Amino acid sequence: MPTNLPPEALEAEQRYRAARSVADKIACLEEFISTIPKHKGTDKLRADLRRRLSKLKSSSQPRKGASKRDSPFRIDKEGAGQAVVVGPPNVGKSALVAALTNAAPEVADYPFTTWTPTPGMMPVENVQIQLIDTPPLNRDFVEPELMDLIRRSDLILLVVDLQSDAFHQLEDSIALLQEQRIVPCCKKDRYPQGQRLTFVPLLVLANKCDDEDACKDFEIFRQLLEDDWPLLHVSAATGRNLEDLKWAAFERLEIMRIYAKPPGAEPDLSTPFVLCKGSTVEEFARKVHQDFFENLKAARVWGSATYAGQMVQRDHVLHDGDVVELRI
Ligand SMILES: Nc1nc2c(ncn2[C@@H]2O[C@H](COP(=O)(O)OP(=O)(O)O)[C@@H](O)[C@H]2O)c(=O)[nH]1
Ligand SMILES: [Mg+2]
Repeated sequence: MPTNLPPEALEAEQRYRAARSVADKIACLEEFISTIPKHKGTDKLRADLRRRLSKLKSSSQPRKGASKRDSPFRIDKEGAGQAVVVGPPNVGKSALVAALTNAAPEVADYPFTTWTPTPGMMPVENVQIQLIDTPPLNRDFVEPELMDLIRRSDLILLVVDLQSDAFHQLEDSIALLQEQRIVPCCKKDRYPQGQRLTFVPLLVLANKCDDEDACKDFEIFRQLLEDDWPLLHVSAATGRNLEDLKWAAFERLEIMRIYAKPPGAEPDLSTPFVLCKGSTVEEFARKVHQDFFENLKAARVWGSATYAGQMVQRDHVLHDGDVVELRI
């Protein structure tokens, strides 16, 4: 440090050295730099300090990749619903997502293979349900962003391993979720109203049900459970009940498919509109186009109506598979 600095520069330097927070350091360093006389003898010092200042400034900015928006845990919903595949390590979450979707998450027989969520689309007849493979639920490190992802999802597929201690895996996982204020919809009645809880539909998948012996284990597991859980025994390895799993997920999402029929033409049965169960003709019209919603005069329904092509009102409740002709 050159000794020929004016006293105010030396004082500013002292303040800079004493500063603790990054913001203070930046402010004091800026002041220090401004008090140094500009001449050849101080060129190097000023260049050094400016470099230090820009380093401090960049370290105080939030890192680009670390922003919430870019987080791998922020996954836009796609298709008819978003289901998160969660559970303890090594139960076969990744294997199930690989077997059911176009995604190829890494599957391995050691825990914590999966670090970031991986989405994939699971076709169920003519709709697609988004499945998200996730890192394991872990008591030693509860990842807040994973909990947020679960909270935002439309369905939890909780996977347990029938060849390991499935009963405790289920109990532990449910307890861990509950500590994070995430409660399965089917247990809603047990909680007094007014608590800040998020209720999410849940389906328990007892995986590794590869053969008849494992099926017997599943019966024991089922009997051990005091409560009624929505349960399905599956095997990612042999494919057992994977087709049933798709429909069970569809059911739990409480959705239905409605087909639009233009007047005088056949409906397009390959691309349904997906609505919540119990939606009305009016809600269907809104989904098709705002104009239909505003100007809807009448509608004809095939499927759940008493007779084919029946004229119905705006408040007529639709059912999965209905074909609807909207008239404006
Ligand atoms: N026998 C059997 N093994 C499976 C099944 N599903 C997954 N595994 C095996 O279990 C281990 C863990 O699988 P993985 O999908 O990585 O589990 P994750 O940690 O829950 O994602 C791997 O060795 C898989 O091959 C299954 O249905 N039956
Ligand atoms: Mg995995």
